[in-house]
Amino acid sequence: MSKQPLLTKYNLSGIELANRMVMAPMTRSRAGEGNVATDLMAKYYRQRSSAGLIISEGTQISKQGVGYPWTPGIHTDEQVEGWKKVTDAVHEEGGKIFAQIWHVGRVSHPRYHDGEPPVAPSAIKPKGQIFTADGMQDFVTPRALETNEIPGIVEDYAQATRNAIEAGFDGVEIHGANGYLIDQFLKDGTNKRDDRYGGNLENRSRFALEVIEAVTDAIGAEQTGIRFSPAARNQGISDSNPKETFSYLLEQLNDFGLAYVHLMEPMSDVSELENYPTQVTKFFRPIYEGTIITNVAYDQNSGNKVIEDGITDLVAYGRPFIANPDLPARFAENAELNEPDQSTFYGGGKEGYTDYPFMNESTEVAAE
Ligand code: 8OZ
Repeated sequence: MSKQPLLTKYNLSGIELANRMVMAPMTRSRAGEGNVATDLMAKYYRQRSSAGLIISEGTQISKQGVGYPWTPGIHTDEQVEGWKKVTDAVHEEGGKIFAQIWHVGRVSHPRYHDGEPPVAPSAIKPKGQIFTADGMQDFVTPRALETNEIPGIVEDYAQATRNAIEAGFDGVEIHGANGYLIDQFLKDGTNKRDDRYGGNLENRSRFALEVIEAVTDAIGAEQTGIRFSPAARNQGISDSNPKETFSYLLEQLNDFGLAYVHLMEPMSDVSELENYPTQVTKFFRPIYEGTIITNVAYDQNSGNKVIEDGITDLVAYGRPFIANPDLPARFAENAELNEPDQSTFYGGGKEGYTDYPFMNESTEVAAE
């Protein structure tokens, strides 16, 4: 039998990936004091370094970008030092790792901002509650950013990018998905601005494009990826026409020569919603000319098939990588998978984090 497409090599704009299986970015809420990556996090990522590419959990570009407890940052010297342990561990095992750089925008709480509201394109409160160290809390109405504050945030993305390279990452993925700041600018349910960052498509895309320009200026397009979730409904995010919004944006991106665009399939049923693509990657593939990573709910068969069908180049796995540090080896042997335990996804220590068993002890990546 010929080799499974997922297990073939891939040249990611000059970075040689051992296979086409990407470890999806996943918040695990185990950072230490000062939102610094820990030795335990280095062990977790080291164990998963047989992924063709690891994308780190979201890491904050600034204090203003924080929205959850125990999530790491990449804006202080200590945070950069902490990440070096992670990137060294992954590189020692021959793996590759990008940092996902993140600003949550309105998906936050005054407790992280000295009692002030979080910031957003417009002063629109998300529905529902947010997880905090003291349990679930009501969202507050964010403060709409002044036009003249926006260049400073774009610069925070550029600085976080330079920090990521200093910390040893192979590149960065800009978090443009899941209802966080960039997504809040892109979509018209959260962007009611009347300056050059709101209104028509071109204006709503401006912030994302300025961030991409700043990041690619900092390190080069070939080390820059970006993740979008056109059909997401997380945290009350919505758009009147995601097909149109993301067609426009992806056309603009063709000019940049990025390492990749990472597209999330819907996480909820959007079949009844007008102008929402039910098959996101398939819908946008004809528009975007570069490398695509697809993600959400793929298994071994559907992952191989989506590459074979020419819909994607790489496939990101989330939960399967939580529970199976040696996921590529398991796919190679058509082996059984460990099941992830949802109760240990966020926070805590090594339980449900670095203690999932490898298939063979002989292939187990050393703890230190
Ligand atoms: C789960 C919990 C907290 C944050 C995302 C960064 O959805 C996240 C996230 C996921 O992209």
